[in-house]
Amino acid sequence: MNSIALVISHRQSYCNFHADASFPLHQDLGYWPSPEVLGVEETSTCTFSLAVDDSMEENGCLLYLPGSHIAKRVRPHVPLNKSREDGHALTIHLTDEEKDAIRLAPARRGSVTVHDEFVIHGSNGNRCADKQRRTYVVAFRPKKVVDAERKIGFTHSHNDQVNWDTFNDLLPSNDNR
Ligand SMILES: O=C(O)CCC(=O)C(=O)O
Repeated sequence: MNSIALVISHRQSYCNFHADASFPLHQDLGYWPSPEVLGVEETSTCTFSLAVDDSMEENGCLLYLPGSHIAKRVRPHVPLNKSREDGHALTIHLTDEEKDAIRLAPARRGSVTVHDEFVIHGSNGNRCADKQRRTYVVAFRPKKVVDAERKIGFTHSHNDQVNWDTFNDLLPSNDNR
């Protein structure tokens, strides 16, 4: 049997409370160095989102585009604001047909949703004055992928000194490293 060592790549938690704190639709790989940059065949991320509170449409549950993982292709991501200096968030262009196909992924408190790194997903803001939405997110990746990221100084922290638009400054062939 083939097996790979999966390790936790990073964790995040979100607390969305009656705020227009939407997370624009994206693929996780749009935010991270590509397999080419890392020198690996694929990155194979599996992300678990644990609903700490009931996560429903009204308090901004996850949204996703069914089937968007199948092509295993990262779409072009563009800054939501004028530039990434103005805000870190990225988003992608969807056709009208794709917009119509977006589905909700409500999750009761204690439930987990799982997505891979190609799934187009995001969340809307929380419309409720009395229902916060807390989520605990853990991403698992093969150990060799995490090792390759750490080797080039990428730790999934906003404090990483990388060119977030291309990650090209991390390539061994780049003299600016
Ligand atoms: O849970 C959310 O609001 C969105 C989180 C998300 O899209 C992510 O962590 O990649």
